[in-house]
Amino acid sequence: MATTGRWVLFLIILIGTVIAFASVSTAADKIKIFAGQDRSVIVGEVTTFDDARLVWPDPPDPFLNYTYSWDFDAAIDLDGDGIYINDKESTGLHPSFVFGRPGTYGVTLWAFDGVGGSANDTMMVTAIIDVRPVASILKISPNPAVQGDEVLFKGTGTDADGSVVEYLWRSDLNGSLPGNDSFMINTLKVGVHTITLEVRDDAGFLSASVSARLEVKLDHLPVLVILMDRTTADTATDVKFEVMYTDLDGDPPMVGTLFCGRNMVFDQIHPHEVNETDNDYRDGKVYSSSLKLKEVGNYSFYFEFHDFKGHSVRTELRYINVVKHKESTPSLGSVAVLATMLLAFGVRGRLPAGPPRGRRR
Ligand SMILES: [Ca+2]
Ligand SMILES: [Ca+2]
Ligand SMILES: [Ca+2]
Ligand SMILES: [Ca+2]
Repeated sequence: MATTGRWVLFLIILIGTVIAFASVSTAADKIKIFAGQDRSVIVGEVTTFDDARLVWPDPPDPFLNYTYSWDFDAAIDLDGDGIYINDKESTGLHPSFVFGRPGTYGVTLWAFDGVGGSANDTMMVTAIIDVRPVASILKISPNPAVQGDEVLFKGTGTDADGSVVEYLWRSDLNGSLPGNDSFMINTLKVGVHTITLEVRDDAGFLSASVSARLEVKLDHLPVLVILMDRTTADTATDVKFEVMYTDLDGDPPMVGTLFCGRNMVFDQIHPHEVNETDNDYRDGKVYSSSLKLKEVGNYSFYFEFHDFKGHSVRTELRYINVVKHKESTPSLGSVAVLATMLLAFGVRGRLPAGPPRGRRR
């Protein structure tokens, strides 16, 4: 009996301990607050504590009414209650405040859940006398641009009481753009970009953001059209291979190649411009090569062109059947002329007569 009694007592103590720990941890987890990142602010400027948040519960308990209170100076006990971090200088989760004098301030945020739970968190704010830098966008060119174009960005930053140490360019479509006061980029997405620039000064303060609009249009792929329709040739013929390259944006080809050969083994030939003074690729430009196909058989060929933006285009495969060149024989015309001449000179009678029919055997 005594043993059983001790066991029961032990169990009661154990359960009590577990419950006690559970309730302690529940109390500790009841509410948790984050005042914000430590920061530097400018004396006399409005500062908003916009990164303060309730850490726990997450999400906030919908049945509770949370309230917040801020103390902006841990060195002063404003309400004289002997506690230096509980002066109710503002309410709400994201208040604004102006620090009137330079210095380092302990800023404390208090949170209350309305049912007896509370928590606080303190951040450090350094208030500095400084003039903010000023950013401006000078140039974005070309604008509108075509996808793949190198676009030049030019900006400037000034700081009345220091220097500009960083340029922060951003596109709402591409995200942050790498670059200093000026840079080139050719990987901008198609669409209408809002470009923003902020600059940072040597004291770490950002300028106001300035913005500009940039339109990047879709790049048209080049188009290749074979201009010839020859399907046969002989081994002595010069075969003229012709193709027209067109790019609606006016992009020139970087390299153009005619692939021509038999049994899918191709020679590569770079055709020349038919008109060297034509630099408008929007309405097409003709390229040509003349080749002798010296072997008898079936040739196949196609053209492939690359533009400066990394696009390549290729025509369909075409065929030319090459036959052996025949040595020239007198034409009917020249035979007729010869016959007329012979007649004119009366040679007919003197032509060797054929063997008499009677003696044919
Ligand atoms: Ca106080
Ligand atoms: Ca205080
Ligand atoms: Ca400054
Ligand atoms: Ca193009």
